[in-house]
Amino acid sequence: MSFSVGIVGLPNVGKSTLFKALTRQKVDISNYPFCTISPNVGIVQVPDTRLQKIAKAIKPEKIIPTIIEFVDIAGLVKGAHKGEGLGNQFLSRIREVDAILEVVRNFKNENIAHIEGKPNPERDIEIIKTELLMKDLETVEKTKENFNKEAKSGNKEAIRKLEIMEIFCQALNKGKVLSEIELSEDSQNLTQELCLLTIKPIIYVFNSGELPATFDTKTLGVQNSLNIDLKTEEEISEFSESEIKELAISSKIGELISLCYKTLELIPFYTIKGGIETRAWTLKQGGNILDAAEKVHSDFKEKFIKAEVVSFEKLINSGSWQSAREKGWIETAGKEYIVKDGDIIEFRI
Ligand SMILES: Nc1nc2c(ncn2[C@@H]2O[C@H](COP(=O)(O)OP(=O)(O)OP(=O)(O)O)[C@@H](O)[C@H]2O)c(=O)[nH]1
Ligand SMILES: [Mg+2]
Repeated sequence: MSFSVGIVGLPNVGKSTLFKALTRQKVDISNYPFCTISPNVGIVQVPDTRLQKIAKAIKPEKIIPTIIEFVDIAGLVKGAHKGEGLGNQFLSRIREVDAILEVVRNFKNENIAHIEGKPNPERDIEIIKTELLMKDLETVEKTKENFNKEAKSGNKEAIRKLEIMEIFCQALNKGKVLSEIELSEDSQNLTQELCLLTIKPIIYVFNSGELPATFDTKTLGVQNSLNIDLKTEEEISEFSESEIKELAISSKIGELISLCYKTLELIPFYTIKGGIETRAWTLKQGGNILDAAEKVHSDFKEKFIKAEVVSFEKLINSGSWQSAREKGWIETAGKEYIVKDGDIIEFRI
C-alpha cells in the first residue's frame, strides 16, 4: 500500500491542473467551480537520484522507483462541514489520505471565477482550516455522546477516551488544529481511530505567485509550502523529456513530490532481489525491518529470518555488492533492526 496525498482547496484554484501536471493523466480542467466531482486517483513516481546510483553498482535487469498516490478531490467551500457544495462527500475523501496538499490560488485572472469574489490567500487558507476544524469538532462531539453511556457505567477505557476528547474539543474550539497540540500516545491513537482531519500534515502550494504576498506564512501556521505556477507546469507536463532539455525549461513538480515525502516523514529503502531487480520502497521513518519486509511481500514479515543490509554510501564507495561484502560492510540485521534512510536490503527468508 502506498502513501497518499489528497489535493484540496477552494473550487477553481488549480487542483486538477496540478493533478494533471503530477500524473500526466487527462482530467477535467475547466473554468467552472466544482468541475471535479468524483475524485481522480493517480500514482506518481518519487524522483530519486540514489536509485540510479545503486543500479549502477548492482547492474540489474530492471529498475523500479517507489511511488506516492495523489487524489484530486472536489473543491470545498464555506459551510462544507454542514454539507455546502459537495461538503461531506469531500470531507470523507480527506479521511482516507495520509497528508493534505492544499492549493491556494495566488493568480489574478479575472476571467476565472473565485468563489469568494477575489483571491485572498490568507482568507482562503482560513476558510479551509475552519471547515476541517468544524468537521473534527462535529466528529468528536458525536463520539463523545456515544461514549457517555459507557463512561457512566464505569468503563475505564471510555472514561479515558472522554477525557482525551475533551482536550480535543477545547483545542478545536480555540481554533487550534490537532497537529499543533502536544498529544500523548493514546491521544494520537484516538485521532487515528476517529479519522480526524486536522491531525494530518499539510503541504501548501501557492499557485503562481502573481499576487503580492501580504501575509507571513509563519503566522498562518504554514510550514511546508512552495510557490508554483501550475498552469505552466501543466504545459511542461505535455512535453517529452528531450523537449524539456532542448527548451531548457525546468519544473518544480519533482521538488513538490519530495516535499510531500519529507512532510509525511517517509524514507526510501531499496531491495536488489539477488541482483535482478533494483527497487525503491517507502517506509515511515523509524520503521523496523519487519515493517520493511511487509512492504515488499505480505508473507515476508512472518517468514523473516534475517536480512543483509548495507548503507547507500558504503555500497557506492565499494562499487558493488560483492566488494561491499569483501570489505565486511554488509551487516546482518535481526528483527529489531531500525531501517535507515537509503538502506539496501536483501531479505533472507
Ligand atoms: N492564469 C492561471 N490560470 C490557472 C492557473 N492554474 C489553473 N488555472 C485555470 O483555472 C481554472 C480552474 O482550474 P482547475 O485545475 O480545474 O481548478 P480546480 O481547483 O480543480 O477546480 P474544481 O475542480 O472546480 O474545484 C482552469 O481554467 C485553469 O486553466 C494558473 O496558475 N494561472
Ligand atoms: Mg478540479
